[in-house]
Formats: sequence, structure tokens, C-alpha cells
Amino acid sequence: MLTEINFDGIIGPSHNYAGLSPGNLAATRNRGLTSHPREAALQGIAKMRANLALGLPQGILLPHARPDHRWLESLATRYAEAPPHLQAQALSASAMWAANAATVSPAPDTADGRCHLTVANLVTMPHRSHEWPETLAQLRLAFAGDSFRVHAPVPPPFGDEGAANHMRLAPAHDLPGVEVFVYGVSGGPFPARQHREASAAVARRHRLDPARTLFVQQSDAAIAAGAFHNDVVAVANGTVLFAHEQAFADREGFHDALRAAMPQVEIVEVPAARVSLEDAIASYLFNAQLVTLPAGGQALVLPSEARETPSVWNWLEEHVAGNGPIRHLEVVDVRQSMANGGGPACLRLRVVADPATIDPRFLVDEARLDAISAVIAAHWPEAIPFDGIADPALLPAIAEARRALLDQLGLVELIDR
Ligand code: SUG
Repeated sequence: MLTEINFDGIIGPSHNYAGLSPGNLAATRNRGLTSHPREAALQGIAKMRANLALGLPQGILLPHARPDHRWLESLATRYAEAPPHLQAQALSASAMWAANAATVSPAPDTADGRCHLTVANLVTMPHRSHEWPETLAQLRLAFAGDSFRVHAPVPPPFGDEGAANHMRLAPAHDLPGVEVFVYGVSGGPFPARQHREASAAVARRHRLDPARTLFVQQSDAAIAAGAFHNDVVAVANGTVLFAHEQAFADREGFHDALRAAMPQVEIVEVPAARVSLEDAIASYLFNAQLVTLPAGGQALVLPSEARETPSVWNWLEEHVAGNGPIRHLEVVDVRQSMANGGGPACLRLRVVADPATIDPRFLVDEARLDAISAVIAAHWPEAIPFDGIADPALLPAIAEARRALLDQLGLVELIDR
């Protein structure tokens, strides 16, 4: 049976605040803070438990080998000798944000009836540009069956940031849907990370039906205000599009095209007069997991920052009290990730598939999460101060922590990709 499974990136032991993503306001604002990798990873586990408690299946993706010695080698340097910016870029735990791992087109949408995944190249940010080889290795392992096609990234210079700039609407997860690719053209002082050419290539590879595929431009104002990915200003699930009024360059054109492709779409739009773009981005209202509950109805899994932002919480309470499609609000604490600009939706990659066709080592229940938590509690560094990044003494602890986790999960074959 095809169902939606959220694969969360386990937050790696090198999680730190180096401020590496211009345009990501939280990450640049928090540059230099002391990070708490153990607490961060346990917050991620608690979010997964909240999803399990809602009755939803849950998967995981693993932290990458950090620092990425291979990448440093290709730049003809080694960690101890590398300049500080390369050290930070090699050490980043950014693979935790699994929404940027790949773009996924479920089987009902594709011409060959297979679920297609294209790994994102993430070329715009140096610290993310070297994630793809290990992501590809993990996805090839997790989705090795014949019902999947896992593709290598689109080549540079066409920037591709994966599912963070892709939305799917469908009457049910297992029925053909409409796929919406959101690209950026410019973002004022900040880069537009998703290029239209990359989105178009992914759609062709996935053999999508052009009549059910839309390419939509993100508004420059949203990128300039700090929405470096579309999933910071919009999210879709089932027949619902939940978006900020200023998310798209041509709001009406997009709505018309979406209604033409899927007449039953429900557009839930938050007006700028109720929630400013700034409040939406600071609270990550839209970086929520919009999920269909097993008993029917939709829930929004939100970061606690949304509850602490009055304009946002007022709007949500009104919506839930009314007749809107979002029936339940689930608040989770992912503050360590949020401080790097990664909310609940950034931490997960959605795959619609039959769980029986997936390598079970990538699926979790409460008992497996208990075992993972024990490894995190025993091995993840408690804190990494900013100047700790330059200290090669940090490295053995990080390597050992990842090995202990892969060992626990029976995935040591990933140790060297
Ligand atoms: O790419 N932050 C990530 C956050 C990704 C959020 N993902 C989605 N919106 N789907 C990014 O900007 C900061 C890491 C640092 O600065 O060390 C970072 O990479």
C-alpha cells in the first residue's frame, strides 16, 4: 500500500553555528553561538516521536561523514591546515535538512509507474555542495528496489535544492497528483538557489505529465525577506495549498493554473495584513509538516516559535476553530535546528511508497528511536563553541559518534559512503 513516509535527517554530531548561508537570516544572525549537538539531535528524535504518535510512519537518513576529508582533499588541503571558512564548510552538519536531499515524484505521477528521486546538487552554498555523493549512496541503499529510480544530481551550474522547492497536491497520496516546482530568479541581496532549468530537468527525468506539472516563480520579495527556500513560505498536502500571500511572483496566475490542473484544490492563504512576511519567516509558520492523519483531516506540525509569535498563533487558532482543512496543531521544539534556519519541514524528506519496498534499516518505530537516542546521549558532543570548529581535537569524537550510530543501525557499510 502506498503511503507517505517522512524521512528525517538525524542531526549530526558536528552541528554548529558557523553562519554559512547568506540569505538564511537565522543562520547568519546566530553565527558564533555555541551549539548543542546532543540536545539538537534529541530534539529531532522527539519530533519523530510526535509524528509516530500521530499514527504516521517514520523513516531516517543518517549524518554524513564530517568533516568531509574527501572534499578537502579535492581542494588540496587537510582540515588542520585549511582556512577557517573551509573548515566550517567541511564540518557542517547541514545534511540534517533532508528536505534538501532530493526531489521525489511518487509512482502515480510518473510515466513508468516508479517513484523517482533526484538527489539535489545544492551547488549554491559551498558547505552544502558536497552533500550529494553521500546522499546518493544512502538513497540508493534505502530505495534499492525496482519500484524506485534514484537519479544523480542535475549538473551545475543549475542550482537544485530538492524537495524544499517542490510541492505535490493529490486527492490522496496514492492517486496521480499535480507537482509544483518553485524556482527563484532573483532575491535582492540574496541568491536564488533553485533554478528553473534544474526544476525542468528533474521533471523530465521523472517522466511527469506536463499537464500536471507547474513551474512557478517564487517572489523576489520572499527571497529578499529571508525565504531562501519556498518551503519557508508555502507547504502543500493532499488537496491543500497553505501559503503566504507574498510567496509567489504571480499569485493569481499560479492559483488559476493550479485550479485548472486540480479543480478540487483548497487554497489556504495567509494575508500579509494578518501575518507579515517577516513574522512568517521568523516563526517558520509555513515550514511546518502538513500531514494527513490516519483518521482523516490534516494536522500541522509546527515549531514552538510559531506559538510564540502572536500574529501567527492568532491566525492559526482562528483557522482551527473555523471550518478550514487544518484540524490539529502539533507544536514541536526543534530550536537547535531553527537557529540555523531549519524548521520541522526542513528536517524531513517525504516519500510516497509502500514501506515494504524500503530497506527496513531506514524505517523507525519507538524501540529503534530509543536505541538511537541512547547512542546520541552517549556519543554526541554536548556543546561546540564557535572556536571549537578550528580545534582538530573535536574530530575523533565526531567520527566515533557517527560510527556508533551506523553500528547500532546495521549500516556500517555507509561509513565510507
Ligand atoms: O541551507 N542552513 C540550511 C537550512 C536549510 C533549511 N531547509 C529548508 N528550508 N528546507 C540552509 O540554509 C546553515 C548552516 C550553517 O550556517 O552552519 C544552513 O546551512
